[in-house]
Amino acid sequence: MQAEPQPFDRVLSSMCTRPHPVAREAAEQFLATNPGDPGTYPTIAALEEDAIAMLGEIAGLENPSGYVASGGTEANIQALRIARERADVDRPNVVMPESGHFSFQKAADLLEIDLRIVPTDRNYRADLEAVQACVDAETAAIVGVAGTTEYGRVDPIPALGEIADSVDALLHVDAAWGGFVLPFTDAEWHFGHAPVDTMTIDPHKMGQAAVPAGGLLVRSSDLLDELAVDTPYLESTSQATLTGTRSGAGVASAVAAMEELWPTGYREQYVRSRNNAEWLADALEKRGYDVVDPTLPLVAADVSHSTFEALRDRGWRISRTGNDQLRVVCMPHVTREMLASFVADLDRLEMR
Ligand code: 0PR
Repeated sequence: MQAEPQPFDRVLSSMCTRPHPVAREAAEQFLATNPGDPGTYPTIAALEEDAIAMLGEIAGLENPSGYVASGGTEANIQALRIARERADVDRPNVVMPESGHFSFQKAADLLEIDLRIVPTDRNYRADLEAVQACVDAETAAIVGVAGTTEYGRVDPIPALGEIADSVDALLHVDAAWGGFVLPFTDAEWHFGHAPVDTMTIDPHKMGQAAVPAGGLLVRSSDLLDELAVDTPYLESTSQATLTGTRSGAGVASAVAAMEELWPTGYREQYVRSRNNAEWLADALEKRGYDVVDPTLPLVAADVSHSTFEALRDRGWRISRTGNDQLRVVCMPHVTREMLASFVADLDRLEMR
């Protein structure tokens, strides 16, 4: 097999990236361990505690609880499960902006929760009036997104927290993608800025860890207890994760990446990614495309179907938003040279 079976040199669509070399090495070392069985694999279990401590630091949470999940989907499902368990109502609902990730649809389906989807405003952020109008006594949680999948927008988290408090609902923040870049922006998104109860923050996205490494953080351990089931034949007495056996690779690589990169390496990477996103937005604007201004390093622009397909035929891995715009995610593996070559291909195609 090739050393890198998935080359990243034309990948502009993914929210995952090439793992940092130290993360790759740690993943290999711990590939055959299972943090779900701490009695048998104590080293990886201790590393998971380190991972949660560091994720807490990044997300502004003192004394954090949580665990390293398989990804943002699992973390989002578990966050809504906590909210459902805590809500003492027949048919709980969760209010979420339309920019929320599709994993919440899965969660709602599994958990038999009503997912109430409200519009976003002109800036693609949760519309607060619509959220306010939608909550009621049966609302178990409000979801805010800090780094939306399509436009990289950050919802007004403190205001969503106030609305959640007013109906005694939890506030869940999905920072699966944004969590590792937001500390370097002035966005008010973390536990210290607002009454955030639970958060998704994935090391395997901007954190440069190996897949699978998602993160679920909760404000206090009693929220995690809502998920615990007894584990009679393990030495530990209960388990809060959704999956049973988990790869230690994700946990170990998350710790390795965070020890290496937090905060300086992540800050430098953020600056590079932001500059690249601004450069691309500018290049597209100069060529007459309608561009959605990047806030986090993600650029969306109106590019025709035929051009989009022609770019894909040239090997570019690109994706489209629900509104049919081209979407480019400036992940760590995306360099200025790659973007320049992408724009050059675009120019060649538009000249024909
Ligand atoms: N929350 C947010 C905000 C996300 O962007 C994602 C993933 C998740 C949760 C779910 O995380 P896991 O996939 O780790 O469970 N966003 C996807 C991704 O880039 C969605 C996607 C995939 C969008 C491919 C476009 C595309 O071309 O992995």
